[in-house]
Amino acid sequence: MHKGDWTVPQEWHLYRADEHAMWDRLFERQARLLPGRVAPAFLEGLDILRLSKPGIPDFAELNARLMDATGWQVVAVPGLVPDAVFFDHLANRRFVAGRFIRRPDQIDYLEEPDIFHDVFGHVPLLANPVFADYMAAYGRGGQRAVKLGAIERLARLYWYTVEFGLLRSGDSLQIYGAGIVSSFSESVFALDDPSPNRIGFDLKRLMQTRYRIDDFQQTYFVIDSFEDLLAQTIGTDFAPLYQELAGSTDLDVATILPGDTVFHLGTQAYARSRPTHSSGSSE
Ligand code: HBI
Ligand code: FE
Repeated sequence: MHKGDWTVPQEWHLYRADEHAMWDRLFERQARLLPGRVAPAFLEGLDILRLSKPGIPDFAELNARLMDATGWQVVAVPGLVPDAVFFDHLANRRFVAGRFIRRPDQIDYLEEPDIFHDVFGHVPLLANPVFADYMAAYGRGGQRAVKLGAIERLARLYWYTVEFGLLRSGDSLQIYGAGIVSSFSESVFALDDPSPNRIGFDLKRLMQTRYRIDDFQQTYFVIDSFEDLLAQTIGTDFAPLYQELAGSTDLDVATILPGDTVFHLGTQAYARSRPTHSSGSSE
């Protein structure tokens, strides 16, 4: 089924016309919504990688351009892979992507990341040299975290930046996290809805903050720039931070601390309106 590194061939020739059409439908919807809302580096990545071409991207073609830009490549995997395997791929500039694409009835929500989430959501920023370095550094950090038993803490850094991060642009905010960028509804909610908190990125604070995997985020963290995010992480040995946090209690997902830089104090009205609303969170 797969090699030791869980990779499988993409088998691009096997995609059906309706699967290519699903990619185009998802792509068109986001391409109309994102300009003005998404970090410019994301749109630049779409151009550099020619991702606006119709149909599901063929990784062989995509990788020729991506390797040229930042030395990254996309590899196909059957689904979620073990953490250690995931980190090793990232550390070696290989982004793991699902091969399957969601069905029409899953257009707005699906459990596992499909090829649209992974390739449209994550890959354009891998053409940005600074963000590409950050993702490789994250992979190396993950390899260390496995040895330290600190994966859960490090996963929060990934979640609140790579998946659901916001970027400050003057006095407005832009989205860059793949989980937002690949979601029609969350691309609106994350910036416009009064419900969630939007607070300044703070590594230590973020590593204490739980997150939700089953619904819109209740808190988004805002970075000043990809350069700043890289500067705060690439050279940092997180071991002392893990030590410092060892005894501390995790923060609930909607908590605001006195030291937080609050861009927006959320009403949490959306979260309260959800049937499965729990004061805490699942992770
Ligand atoms: N596997 N295919 C795949 N994609 C992911 O995004 C992924 C994964 N395995 C683990 C994982 N992400 C996260 O839990 C890591 O941040 C730990
Ligand atoms: Fe993802």
